[in-house]
Amino acid sequence: MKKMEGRIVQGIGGFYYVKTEHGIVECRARGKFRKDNITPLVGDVVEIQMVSDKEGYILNIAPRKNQLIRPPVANVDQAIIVFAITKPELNRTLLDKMIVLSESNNIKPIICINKIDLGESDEYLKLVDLYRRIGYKAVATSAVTKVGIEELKSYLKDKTSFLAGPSGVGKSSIINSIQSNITLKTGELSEKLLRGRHTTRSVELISLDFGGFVLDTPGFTALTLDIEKEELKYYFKEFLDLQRECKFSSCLHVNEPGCSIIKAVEDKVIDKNRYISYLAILKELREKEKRRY
Ligand SMILES: Nc1nc2c(ncn2[C@@H]2O[C@H](COP(=O)(O)OP(=O)(O)OP(=O)(O)O)[C@@H](O)[C@H]2O)c(=O)[nH]1
Ligand SMILES: [Mg+2]
Ligand SMILES: [Zn+2]
Repeated sequence: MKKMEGRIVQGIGGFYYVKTEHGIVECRARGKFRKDNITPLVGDVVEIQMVSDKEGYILNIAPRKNQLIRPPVANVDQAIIVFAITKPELNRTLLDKMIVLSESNNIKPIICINKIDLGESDEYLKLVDLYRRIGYKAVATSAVTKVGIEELKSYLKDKTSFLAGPSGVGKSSIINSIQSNITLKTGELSEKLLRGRHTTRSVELISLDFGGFVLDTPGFTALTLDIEKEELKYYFKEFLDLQRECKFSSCLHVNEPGCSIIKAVEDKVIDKNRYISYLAILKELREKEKRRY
């Protein structure tokens, strides 16, 4: 039987489901991977040996461009960071933290503000505009009215993306509204909080009929950021040019004299809330550092 190339889209109990040009092939990994301590990951590009029409085994795994631990997935291009404008209330610091997390993993963040059908003001427009001015792609959506879904689709096309964000913001609902043949489980926020668990569970790359893959992830409760506090300022895009003018190159923009970032915040060149997020994340990193010693 012949060899083929494909992409692992799901892994269940020792079986890997590989999408090939001839459909999904159920594969096992060869013994050599276990021996070398390599676990195939969803997202891996693999070469498989067919043993029947629908079955095969994994021969080789292509070098990974990147690899995430949570969710366990390889070769991701971008993270769609989803927050709802309301229900649950939008936490700006958490949003900015996710951007930093994504940037520090070398994954391009795209900001998606969902549930805009519930918003009572133009708050979401201001947010989208803010992140666009910083230099990110940003989109406002509603999985209910479908506003913004076409724009989001244009960002997903031909890329491997994962949707991340707190529980209940509508990640699964957004994916469902993208393509009619997808039906992910979604849930009521209140019900979920009562049960204390998420609706989304397994790790599966969903292939999009217009090209590309998306991965739905369950909302998180805690996020760990693995960077040094001195690095944080480099993950705030709008600080990059300005901070070169700080009096001290080691400036952390907290209360140092001659800080150009503090001045830019006062002059409203840098958004106040972004700066507040920066300080909050910095504080968190400082406390983490203290615990290490
Ligand atoms: N009004 C409104 N409700 C939405 C929208 N998107 C999702 N919802 C609702 O919000 C609730 C949560 O949606 P989910 O898609 O399950 O949220 P999730 O982000 O996948 O949640 P987890 O899987 O727990 O991480 C459901 O009741 C959805 O019907 C939206 O754009 N507008
Ligand atoms: Mg979900
Ligand atoms: Zn400074």
